[in-house]
Amino acid sequence: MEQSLILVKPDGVQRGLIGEVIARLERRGLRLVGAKFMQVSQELAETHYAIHKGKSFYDPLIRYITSAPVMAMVWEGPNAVAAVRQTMGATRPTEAAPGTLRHDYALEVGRNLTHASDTTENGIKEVELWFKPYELVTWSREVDRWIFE
Ligand code: IDP
Ligand code: MG
Repeated sequence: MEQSLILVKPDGVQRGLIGEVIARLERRGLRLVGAKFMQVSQELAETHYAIHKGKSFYDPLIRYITSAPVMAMVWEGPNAVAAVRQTMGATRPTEAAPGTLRHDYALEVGRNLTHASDTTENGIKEVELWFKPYELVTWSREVDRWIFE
């Protein structure tokens, strides 16, 4: 089953939107397999965002993600990566489709509420980076057969 790493970034936590993010992913039919509320270290932030090192927004991005606690989660399901990215909306909130989280709750790219893995491979890598195997729960729901074909 495909997995995606989701972060409710510091702005989302401060604004009381953890529940809203979780509600939308649950409603979508995705299955939660891990969650932890945590302060992101400088080292974890730099590893997670290594691909953006050297870009103009890199330093502010590291400051943003380490500025206050985040809610880190793993969600799974068929096409979980694409489904979650769609629920989040485009990186720039003013380009995000109406009805998406970033459209409904954000204005600026540097305060865009959430992170979500962008490919299947990055989903695997990011889940490994953020969670120890014992922090993930393997389980099924009675309703799975009505959501997963
Ligand atoms: P994503 O979060 O939608 O995958 P990425 O391009 O991977 O978007 O960028 C990572 C994060 O870096 C974004 O979510 C956003 O917080 C921040 N970011 C990206 N581009 C800019 C920018 O042009 N200015 C400020 N922050 C940016
Ligand atoms: Mg990204």
